[in-house]
This record gives sequence, structure tokens and C-alpha cells, in this order.
Amino acid sequence: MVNLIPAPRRLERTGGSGPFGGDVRTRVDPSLAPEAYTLTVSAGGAEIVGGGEAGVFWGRQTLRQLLGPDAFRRVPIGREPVTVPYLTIEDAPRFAWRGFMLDVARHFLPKDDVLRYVDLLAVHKLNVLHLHLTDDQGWRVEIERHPRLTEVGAWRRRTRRGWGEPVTWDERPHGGFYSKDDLREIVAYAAERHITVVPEIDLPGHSQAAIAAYPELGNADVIDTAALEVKTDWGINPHVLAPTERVLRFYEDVLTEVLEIFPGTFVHIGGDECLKDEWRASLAAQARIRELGLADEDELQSSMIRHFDRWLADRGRRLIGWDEILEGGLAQGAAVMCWRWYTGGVAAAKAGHDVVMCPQQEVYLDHVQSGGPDEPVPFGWVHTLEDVYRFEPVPPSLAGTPHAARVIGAQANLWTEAVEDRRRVDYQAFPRLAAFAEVAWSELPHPDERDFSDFEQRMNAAHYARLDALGVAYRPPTGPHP
Ligand code: TNX
Repeated sequence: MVNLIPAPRRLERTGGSGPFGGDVRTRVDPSLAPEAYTLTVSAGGAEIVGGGEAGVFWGRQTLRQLLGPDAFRRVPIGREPVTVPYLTIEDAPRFAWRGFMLDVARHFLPKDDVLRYVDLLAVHKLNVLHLHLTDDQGWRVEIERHPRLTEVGAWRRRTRRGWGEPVTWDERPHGGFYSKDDLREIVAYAAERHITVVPEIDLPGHSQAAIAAYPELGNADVIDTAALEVKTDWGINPHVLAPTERVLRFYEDVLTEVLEIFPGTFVHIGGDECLKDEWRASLAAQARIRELGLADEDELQSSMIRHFDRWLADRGRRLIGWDEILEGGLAQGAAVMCWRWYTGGVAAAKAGHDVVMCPQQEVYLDHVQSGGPDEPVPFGWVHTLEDVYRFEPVPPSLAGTPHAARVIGAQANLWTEAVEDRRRVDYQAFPRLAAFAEVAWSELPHPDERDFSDFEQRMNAAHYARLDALGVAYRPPTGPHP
């Protein structure tokens, strides 16, 4: 049986099957789209023709799935030869941006675990790894010009366990960070697999770890910023960056070093959940509003985002941010990552901005995957495997209009407030990331017409066995494991 995930665009069985001797011929045919490929398996071996090296690589991933679950082990375990079905596949992705966001700020994930996720994305033909590198609870990227960001900002005293009640605390300090070379290694490893790593430096909210390291970054005329520590619990935080020139310069330093590590086009500057109360109370912030001739605090945030939009554009890069960057006016070349339902993404697409859809109502992998009492991370709305399979990145208000092309892709986000280690990451990510990958890659029909039982059958017949061979601690289809 051929149980591919994600499903290819066109598959034709050419009759019969036979032992596979490992003979794979590859070539590039630039008349195909760069990520498109054709794969032919016959008695003469396998041939992969890719539009570019990326297409060849995705073709190899498909062939690997045809070789059976043991092809996903680190070394052969001697069950050769494998029998492969003879067939022709023509395949190409629906979306250019097929992303997965890993929040390594709330809980630090060691470098090896990140590299392993790069491999898991490649298996599923996902091509963007968005690393959420900074937040209130931790700063995870070494910045040589401002060493306290990691000396102080990468460590917190203790951690509030989970979300909601009951409140328990882990009294052990938690932390860690990636050296610049660690991140260069992750970027290079991903590039070998045709995956782009998008760094996120979240500002002006979600920045308490930076303020704890450098109190002058905060609103020191409103609160005692020197008393702030790296935040030890979760939620939306009133303590945000000061909207001053000095802070802009500091973050230019940070981004200069970030650009040295990450060669990709897009740089994510966050922009989400910035409470404006401190700015309302701050004489410095109010003076800045007057100086710049702005109407209000929303425009003040927008002026910061516009500043970095221009700054990045001058360096040949593009800004992407959470959909709050629409408030107070969106910077010219900015792309929007839409997490609050589809609303901001639709508005941005209609205004001619590129959009990545990742609504929290659909594809937040930190949310529970059943309504049962035993889910180990009891947070958020229920997103079952089937719910994720029925996620449609292009909402009805854009479908069939010229603006639909502005939706350059989709992303599944895994926040880690309550996700403490790689085992939990696996549990929350899988199997739902496999369903997401099919949504992002395959041309699926309207959500109501999607054949979830066919997807489920491919999962049960083949894909769980692949995940087993890969050592993924997924949520079993029979229900939660502790
Ligand atoms: C909202 S999504 C956040 C994150 C939280 C997440 C929890 C977004 C841009 N901000 O800071 O971790 O909800 O689901």
C-alpha cells in the first residue's frame, strides 16, 4: 500500500512492485517549480526530477516513505530487501511557507532537540522553522554587544507549572541559551534540508527578560525597572519596552547580530500583546508621542515597527510580525502572521501584504487535543487531529479573490508555557503536525469535503510506525498517555 503523508498531488500505480536495491537517480529540471518534483519507481530503480534541489529533496522524502517504517531509523536493522510499489508521482506544494513555530523562550529546548525537530519537519515537507527566541520568561540568543541578555536574561529563578489551577511552582532555576555558533549550526542543518529558520525577537511587549538584564530598556519613569526579574509566571505582561531612541538603538544592535546568524529573508519582530498602560503613564513616552506628531500609543507602537521595517528593508530583509502590527498603521513592506482568528490576515491581504495564517482557534499545538480529563497539558481550546486536518488557511472571504494569493502560507505554533521538555513537545506536536503538513502541502478540498477517514487510515497503516521508528512520543490515537 502507498500511504503517503502529506498526500501527493497525483499518483499513478504503474503496476506491480519489486525489491528496491537503493538505486536513485536525481536531476534538476528548471521548467518545474523549485519545490516541485516527479518520482518514478520502476524495476530499474527510482528517478527523482526536481524543479530545484528543494524539489529533489522533497522527492527523496516521498521515496523514503515508500521504503517502509524502518527507513526512518538511524541505521538499517537488517530487514532488507524492501519491496516498493512501481508508480509515478507528480507533486508540488500548495503553499510556499509551511511553518512550525517552536517557543524556546518559555522553556528552553537544547540544541540537539531543535536539530531533531528540523529532521521531523523535513519528513513532513515543512520548510520554515520559526524560533521564538525571546520573551518575558527568557532570552535565548547570545548577543555579544549586550552580554547580560543571556547572562541574566536566559535564567529564571523558578517556573510556574502549567496553566490555570492549581498553582504549583518548580523551585529549580530554569534556563539556557544558544550561542551564535549553535544557531549557525541549526541554520546550516536546516538549510541542508531546504528549511529556513526565521528568528523572532519579540518587541515591544514580551520583553521582560531583556529589561531584567538592562533596566534602562523599561519605562523607568513609571516603575522601578531595576527591581524586575526574568518573569516566572505566564500571561500578558504590563511591563514593556520604553518607546525611546535609546531602545531602538539597542535593538538595532541586537538585530545586527541576528542578521549575521540568520541569512533568510524574513525576520520576526513580534509585536503581540503589548499593553500600553506604562506608556500612558510615562512622561517620556508621552513626550515621544508629541515629538513624532502621533495620535496615540497604538501609533507609537506602529512607529517602532515601521522603524524596524525600514531598518530591515535597508539591509535587504523583510519584517514579519504578529497581527497586532496592523494597529496604528502597518509598515509598508511588512508581512503579517495572523494568530487572532482570520480577521487581521484578511485585512492585511486585502491591503496587499503577505500573510501567514496561524489562527489560535485552529492550529495552536499548545492547546489540548481532546476534551478528556487526562490530557497532560490542560490548556486552551480543543484542537483534535480532525480539527487540524480541517484547518483551511484561505478563509471564505478571500477564497476565489485575487487577494487569496497574498496568503503565502500557514503555520502551526507550539507555545511552551506548559510544555517542559522534548517529550511534551512531541506529545503536543504529534500527530497533529502531520495533519497540518498535509493542509500546508497538499491541495485539499473544502474543509467539509476533506476525507479525514482516509487521512486517519494512512496514519494508522503507516505513519504512526514511521513516527515510532523516529522515536516520536506522539499522543496515541487511543487517548492520552501520562
Ligand atoms: C498568545 S500567539 C501569545 C503567546 C502565548 C500564547 C499561548 C501570540 C502572538 N502570543 O505569548 O504563549 O498565546 O497560547
